[in-house]
Amino acid sequence: MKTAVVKPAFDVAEIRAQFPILKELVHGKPLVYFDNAATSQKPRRVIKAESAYYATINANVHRGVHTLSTKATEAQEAARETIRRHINAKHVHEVIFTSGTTASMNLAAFSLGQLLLKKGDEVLISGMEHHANIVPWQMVCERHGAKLKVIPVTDSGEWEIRRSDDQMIRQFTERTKILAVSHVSNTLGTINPVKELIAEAKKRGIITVVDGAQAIAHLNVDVQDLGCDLYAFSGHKAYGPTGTGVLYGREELLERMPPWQGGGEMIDVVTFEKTTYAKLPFKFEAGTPHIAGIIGLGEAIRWMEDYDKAAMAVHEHKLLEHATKELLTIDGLRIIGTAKEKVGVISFVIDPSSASGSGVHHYDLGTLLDQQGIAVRTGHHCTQPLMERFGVSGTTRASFACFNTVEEIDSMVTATKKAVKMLR
Ligand code: 7TS
Repeated sequence: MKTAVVKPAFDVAEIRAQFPILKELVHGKPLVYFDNAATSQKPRRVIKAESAYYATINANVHRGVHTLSTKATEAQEAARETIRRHINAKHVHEVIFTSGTTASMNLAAFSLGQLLLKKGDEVLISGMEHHANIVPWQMVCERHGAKLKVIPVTDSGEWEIRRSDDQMIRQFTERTKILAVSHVSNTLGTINPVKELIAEAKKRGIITVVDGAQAIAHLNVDVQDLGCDLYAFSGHKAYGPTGTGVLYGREELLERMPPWQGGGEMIDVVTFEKTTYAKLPFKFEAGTPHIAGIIGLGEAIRWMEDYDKAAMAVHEHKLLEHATKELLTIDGLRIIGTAKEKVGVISFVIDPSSASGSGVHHYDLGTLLDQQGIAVRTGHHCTQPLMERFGVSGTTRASFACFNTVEEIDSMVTATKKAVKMLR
């Protein structure tokens, strides 16, 4: 008989106690970490798992007959199975380890470009993509003589995809071969209707790639339910180590895709005349992987599963609502990205107010918040075309994780008010 897994109730104090870094002081003040979209902090379990690999089983994987190599291989492959289960991939060999979303996207673009793109073909992305989901496609389009097309973004920060009932997306044409879009925007926080768009793409035989960098820590990702061909994410934005990432791919497509990088591990037989490649997933994993990081990533995923992502999402949504309401009490503050469906990300600018003719530059605000121990990101967030769309050079961005609290948001709002007063 199956026993139901009982998850502990969501208790933010208990969660915070597991993040050693939250005890750090910055400029003598308790750290308020609101830069989780850049990289999240790591629970003790993840740090321990990574260091335990080095302390007890450090060896290269898939190479030696010796005991340590076997143990390291087993630990790495257990992480692969954890990830398979977490994103509901059909097969474990559909999970490819990379160094992050950027590497996953470069792999996807290079390989799909080789496989699919001919002169005059089109790749469709959206206007809110991170540079990691723009530049690799530009490079590949240039190589194959293809064109990059862009789904426009509305004033609220959503895809403009419903022009008329019979033509859901006017950017799909007979030449569209690849659709590559983000599940969640890192700058706006918008949760995009990827499932709907993928369904439309599939009807037209278009290959679909999803950048899930900002989704994996906040949404329940089910790649079979989404129906995507490829799905990319980074470990370090999901409470895991830096230098780790995943590219999920549908088996049948991965079998057809050529490898991206060549070297050890990805081969079957090498002669100077010809090389044959290893089976999935190793065909796409040239060289020694970040074994410790992958083991840490597996632990991060298991840690999230223990705490229930849905409960985390409810908590983060409360933080988002509170921050939105309180920040909007600041005269001249304008939120960029007001979609109905958002994760806990708020980007804002401070325009000239009714009382004062001057606005506040995001960099100055970020510097003053840092003086109060509050970490936010400022600038273009690697989304320059999106900044241009909204006519701003950058924003101040607060991005929340499950360990953040309402009190921390109140500290940020108070510090922002103080800073704005000083800077205007
Ligand atoms: N795609 C999205 C949507 C992202 O948010 C990021 C990183 C990447 C791709 C690239 O991920 P990486 O792990 O390979 O670097 N985003 C951010 C950010 O918003 N602030 O710093 C990094």
